[in-house]
Amino acid sequence: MAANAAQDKVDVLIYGPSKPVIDGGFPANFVLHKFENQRDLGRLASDVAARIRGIAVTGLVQADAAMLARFPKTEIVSSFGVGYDHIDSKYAAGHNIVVTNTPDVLTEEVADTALGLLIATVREFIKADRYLRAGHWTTQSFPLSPGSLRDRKVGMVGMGRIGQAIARRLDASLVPVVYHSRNPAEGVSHKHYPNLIEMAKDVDTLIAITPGGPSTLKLINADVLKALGPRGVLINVARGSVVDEEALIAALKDGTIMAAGLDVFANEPQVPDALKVMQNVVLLPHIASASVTTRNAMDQLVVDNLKEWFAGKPPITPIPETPVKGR
Ligand code: NAP
Ligand code: 8YV
Repeated sequence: MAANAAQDKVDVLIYGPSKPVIDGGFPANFVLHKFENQRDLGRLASDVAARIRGIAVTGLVQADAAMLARFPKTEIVSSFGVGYDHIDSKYAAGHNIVVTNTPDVLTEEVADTALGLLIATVREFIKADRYLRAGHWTTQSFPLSPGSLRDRKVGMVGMGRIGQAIARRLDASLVPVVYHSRNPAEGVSHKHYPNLIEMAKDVDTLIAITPGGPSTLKLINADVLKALGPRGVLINVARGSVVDEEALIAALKDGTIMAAGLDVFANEPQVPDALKVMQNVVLLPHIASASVTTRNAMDQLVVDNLKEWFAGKPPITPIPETPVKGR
C-alpha cells in the first residue's frame, strides 16, 4: 500500500477485481489503494481510509452505506457497469458524493448477447452442440426445434438504451416487438404496455433489460409467467433479482412456460441445481458485456470519470440520483 504525504496527491480506493486498464490508467498524482473484496478491506488502515477522496468500484462488490461511511472524505464513486444496484446511491446523494456508471459503451455488446441468447434458447443450439459431440448425428438427425423466431412476438421488459438496441435487432429480424416500462420511452414507436401482465398475455417471449434494485424486485413473478403461457420463453439479461427464481424454476418444470435463457441469477455466482439439470434452459455466467473490447471501454470510463473529477471538471457519466452542480 502506498503512503501519501504530498498535498497534491489524490488517494483513490480501487475496490473489486483487479483490471489492467484501471490499475495502470492513472497519472502519477493518483495514489491507488487496491482491495479486492470486503474481507480484504478489513486490512485497510484507518489513516489511509481517512485520506480516500475517490473510489473506483471495479465489479459487482457491494458499496453499501456501512462501506461508504468508512471513507468520510469521498467525493466520487466511479462504478464499473451500467447497473449500479450494488452502490447505495441514496447514501451517496445524502453525503454529497457523486456516483458515476458506464452506460453506452456496452449497449451494443449486451444487445448482441441478448439476441444470441434468445436464438440459442429458442432454436436449442446448446442441446444440438452436445448432440453432435456425443456422436448422435452419425445415426440420426437432430430433432426439429419446437421453437422459432418466425412465429414469435417479443415483449421487452425495459426499453432504455439497451432495450432499444435489442429492439432494433429484432426489427431487422422481422420479429414483432412491444414493451413494458413505467413510462413510454421517448421516440420509440413500438406499443407501450403500462401493465406487465397485460403485455405478457399478448406475447410469447419476454426479454428483461431493466435495472435491479427494489423497484424491479421479482417483477417477473408466477403471475407474469402464467400469463406468458406454455409457448413462453423468458430471456433475462437484466439482474437476477428482477425474476422470482423459485417461480421460474416451477414454471419451467411444470410446462407453464417452455424455456428460458439466463445471463443473470438471484445469488451469483451460485446457480440453483434445479436450473443446471434442466434441458430447456441456456445458462450464461453473467457475460453479456464480457468481451475484451467492451470491458476495456468500460474500465477506461471508470478511470476517465475519476480523472475528470479530480481535474475540476464535471464527471462524464453521473447517475441521475447524484447530479453534479457548479462545475
Ligand atoms: P436504461 O437506459 O436506464 O433503461 C432502463 C429501462 O428499464 C427503461 O426503459 C426504464 O423505463 C425501465 N425500468 C426501470 N425501472 C423499471 C420498473 N420498475 N419497471 C419497469 N421498467 C423499468 O438502462 P440500460 O443502459 O438500458 O441498462 C438496463 C439494465 O440492464 C442495467 O441497469 C443492468 O441492470 C442491466 N444490464 C445487464 C448486463 C449484463 O451483463 N447482463 C449488462 C448491462 C446492463 P422507466 O424508467 O420508464 O420504467
Ligand atoms: C457487468 C453489468 O458484467 O453493466 C452492467 O450492469 O451487469 C455488466 O456489464 C457487471 O457490472 C459485472 O461487473
